Amino acid sequence: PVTISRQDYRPYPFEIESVDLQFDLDPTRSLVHSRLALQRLTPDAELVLDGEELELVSVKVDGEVLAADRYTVDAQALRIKGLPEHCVLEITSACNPSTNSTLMGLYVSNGNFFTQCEAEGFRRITFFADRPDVMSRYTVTLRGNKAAYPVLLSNGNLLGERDLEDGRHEARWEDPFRKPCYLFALVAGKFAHVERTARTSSGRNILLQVYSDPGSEDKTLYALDSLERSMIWDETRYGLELDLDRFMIVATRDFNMGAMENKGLNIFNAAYVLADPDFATDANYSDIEAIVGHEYFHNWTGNRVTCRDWFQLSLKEGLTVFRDQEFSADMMAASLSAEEAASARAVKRIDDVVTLRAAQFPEDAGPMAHPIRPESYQEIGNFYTATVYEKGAEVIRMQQTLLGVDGFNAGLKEYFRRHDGQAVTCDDFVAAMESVYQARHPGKDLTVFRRWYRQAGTPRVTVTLRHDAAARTVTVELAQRSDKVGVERLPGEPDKQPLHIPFAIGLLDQTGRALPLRLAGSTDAADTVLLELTTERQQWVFEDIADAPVPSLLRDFSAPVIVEYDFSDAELALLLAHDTNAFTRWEAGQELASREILRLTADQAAGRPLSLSASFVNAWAAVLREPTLDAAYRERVLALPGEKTLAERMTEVDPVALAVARDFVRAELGRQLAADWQAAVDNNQTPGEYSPDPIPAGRRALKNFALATLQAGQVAGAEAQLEAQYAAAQNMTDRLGALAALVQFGEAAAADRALQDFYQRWEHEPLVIDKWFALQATGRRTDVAAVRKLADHPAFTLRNPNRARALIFQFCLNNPRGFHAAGGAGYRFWAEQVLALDALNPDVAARLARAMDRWVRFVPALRAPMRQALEQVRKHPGLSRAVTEIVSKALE
Ligand code: BAL
Ligand code: ZN
Repeated sequence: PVTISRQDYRPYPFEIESVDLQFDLDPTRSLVHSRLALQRLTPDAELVLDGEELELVSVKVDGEVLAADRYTVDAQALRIKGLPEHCVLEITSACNPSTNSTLMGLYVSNGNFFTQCEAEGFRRITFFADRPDVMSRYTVTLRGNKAAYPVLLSNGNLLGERDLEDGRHEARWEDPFRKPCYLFALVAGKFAHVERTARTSSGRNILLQVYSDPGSEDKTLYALDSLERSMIWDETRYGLELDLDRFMIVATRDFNMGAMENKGLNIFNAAYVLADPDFATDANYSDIEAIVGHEYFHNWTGNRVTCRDWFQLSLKEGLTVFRDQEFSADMMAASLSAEEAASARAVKRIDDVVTLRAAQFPEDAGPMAHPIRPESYQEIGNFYTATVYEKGAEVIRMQQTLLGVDGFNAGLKEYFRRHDGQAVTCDDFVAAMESVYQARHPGKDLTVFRRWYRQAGTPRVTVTLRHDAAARTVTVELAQRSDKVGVERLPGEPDKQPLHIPFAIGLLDQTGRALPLRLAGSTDAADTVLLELTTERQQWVFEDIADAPVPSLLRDFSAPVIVEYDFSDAELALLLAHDTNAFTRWEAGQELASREILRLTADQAAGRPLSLSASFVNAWAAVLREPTLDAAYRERVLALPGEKTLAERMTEVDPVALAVARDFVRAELGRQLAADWQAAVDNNQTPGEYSPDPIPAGRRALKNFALATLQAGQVAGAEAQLEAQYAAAQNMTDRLGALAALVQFGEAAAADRALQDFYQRWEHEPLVIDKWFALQATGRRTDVAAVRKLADHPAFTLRNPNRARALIFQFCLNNPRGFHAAGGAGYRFWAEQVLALDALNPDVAARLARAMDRWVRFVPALRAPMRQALEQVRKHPGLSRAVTEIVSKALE
C-alpha cells in the first residue's frame, strides 16, 4: 500500500472556479454531468481528477468531444494533458448507488438517495480533484421520479423546482460559498420534515429544517431545538452567525459515522436525530444535542475555514469537538443555581476525560499512535480517531487555558480575520492564537506548545513535593517524559522534546481545608495556581505553608497527561472527602478504586481469595452519605473506572481476571452498603413528566446505578425492584436501566423474560433493537456461541453499521469475558466478522479491526491466538487498504 506523507503536500495545479452538477437519479445507474470552469495555474500541468467505481461516458473541452488520445482513465483517475489556461470541462459519468454498500459516495438507503463525501467519497460520484484545498462555487440540479423522490435537496439555497415529463421533476440548488468537494451533499426521496424560522442576531431569518422518514417527524423536535440552541450559542459565545438562509438536517438509518457537516445540508445517523422519552435514553438526548451542535459549529470551524490537506484534520475536528464540549457544558449549566451549574460542568468534564482515557490513551500507546496532526497515512479514513478528535480538543482547550477565555476568543476572531474562505493548516491556527498570546504576555510564545501537534504518546508528569517546616515553604517539582512508544519523527528530528504543559494545582491541609497558594515573589494568593511546565523539569516554591500539605494535581484535567505522584490511600481519601476542585475530587476516588481493583485482579489471577478492603468501603459509604453532592456528580464518583482505562495500568493484561475483580468490587459494595444504595434509589425517583435536563437525568443515573449495584450484590428484593421498574417505566432510561441490570446481574430467566418483552415492544424501531442487541452483546452470559446465535437473528444484518456496531463491535470491544475467553474463539469470530464486513464496507471493517490494537499487552495465553487471528486477516486476498493498514501496523 502507498503511504502518503504530510511533507509531500503540493498545491493543486488548477483552480476549479465553478462546478455545475446535474444528476439524473436512478438507483442502478445514476448519471452525473459535471461542468467545471478551470484555470491552469502551472504551465503544462496535467489535469488529474480522482474517480473510483465510475463509468466514464463522455468528456468535452469547451464544447468539443475530447479525442480518446487526449486522456487516460483507470480505476483511480482521469488524466488530461494539454489543456488551455482557461477552459470548460464537461464530464458525464455513471455510478450504481444501489450496490454501493460502502456508504461512501452516492448510495441508497431505505429507497432514498444519500451521499457521504468526507474524506474521499466525492470521487465515487464524479471525476474531481478530491482534496480539501480545491474550493469552488457549486450549483446542483437534481432530477428524479417525482413519486419515488418527492424531496430533492442539496447544499445552500433552493433556486427553483419544476416538473418534467415522464413523471420526473427537478430542483436546482446553489451554494453561495466556495467549498471543498467533501462538503457536497445531496438527498432525494420520501421524507417528512419539521421546521421553524429563527432570527440571527443581525436580524436575518433562517429556515431550520429536520427531515426524517415519514411518521418520525415528531421524534425530531429535540434535534430541531438543539439546532436552534446551537445557533444562538455560537452567536453569543463567539459572535459567529449562520451565513445561509436555510439549514437542513436529514436523518438516515445507514451511515458510517455519527453525522456529517455538509454545507447547509447536514446528514445524520438517525441515532443522533430521533428521540422521544419512550425510546431514547438521557444519554441519547445529550448525544443528540452535542452532535447537532458539533455539525452546526463546523459551519465556521471546518466549512468557512477548512483544511489544506487531511493531515490537518484536527484543525477542524479538535476545534469543533472543543466547541461542542463547551456548548454542552453551557447548556447543562443553563438555568441552574451557581452550585448546581458548577457541578454540572464538572460532570461534563469528567465524562469527556473518561472518554479520552478509555479511547485515546490506549490509542496513543499502541500501534496506531499518531500525533494529532499525523505525519503519514495509508487510508485517511483510519485517522478519524480519538487522537485527532478528543486529544485534538484537549490541545485546543490548553490554548484556552494559557490564553484565558477572553484571549482565546480574541485568537479565534483573529483566525477568522486571517483565514475566512481559505484552506489552512494547524500552524495557521496556532499562529493566530500566538499573535494574541504574545500581545498579552510579552516575551512568551507558543514555540514549545506547537510540539503537541507533532508528537504522539501521552506524556507522564512526575510530581515531587518537599515541605520545609522551618522556612514554611513547599517546593513543587514537575518532571515530564514521553515514552518512545508511538513516536513519529520527521527525518533528522530529535527524540521527543518537552511539551508546554499547563498544570493546575491546589494544596489542602491535613484536615482537608484549601490552602491559599502564594508563589515566592508574588503577592497574589489563590486556591488554584496554573504552573506552566515547558522544560524537562521545573520547580516552584509556595510560601507561608506551616504543615506538609496534600496536593490536588492537574485540576480540571488541565492537560492530557498521566500524573505520577505517590499518594497514600489516606491522602486520597482526604481529597475524595474535601477537595474543592470537583474534578480532582472525583479523580481521587478513581485512583482509590483503581488500586483496589488492580490488587484484586492480581489476587484473582494468582488464585487467591478476594476480599475488599474496609477503608475502600468506608470511602464509598462516605460519598453515598454526603448530603451536599448532587446526584449526577455522586454517580460519577461512585462509578468504578472502566476496564480499558484499568488495563492500561497493567503490565500484562488478563482481561477476564480484571472483569472478575471489578465485578467483585461492585458486588461487595452492593452487599455491604445495601441500605445506602437503597436510600439512593428511594431518594432519587423522578415522578412526573420526563425531561432530559441534567438534574432529573442525574437522579435517574444515580438511582439506576444504585439499583444495579444492589442486584450485583444479589441483595434480596433487588431483582423484584428491577422487574417492577422495567414494567412500570415511563421513559427509556428507566426501562433500559432496569433491563441492563437484569441482563448483567439478574437470574437468566428474569433477564430472558424482560428481553423478550422488550423485543416485542420495540420490534419496529431499529434504534431500540440496536439497544437490545448491544445489551446482550455485552452481557456476562454471552459467549461466542451466544453472539453467533444473535448474529443469525432475522433482525441482524452486517450491512447496517448501527446494527453491526450494536452486536459485533460491542461483543469484541466491550465484553471481555466473552471475547477473551480461553481458546481464542472470540478472536476467530472477530477475524470472520472483519473479513465479512470488509467485503461490504471497509471503513467500518477497519474500525472493528482495531479491537486487536493492544494485543501485545495481553497475557501470553491470549497473545498467541490473537496474533493468529490478525495474521489470518492480513493474508486474506483482496483485503481493503483500510483494514490492511490497521492489521499490518498491529503486527509490526
Ligand atoms: N467531519 C466528519 C464528521 C464530523 O466530525 O463531524
Ligand atoms: Zn466533526
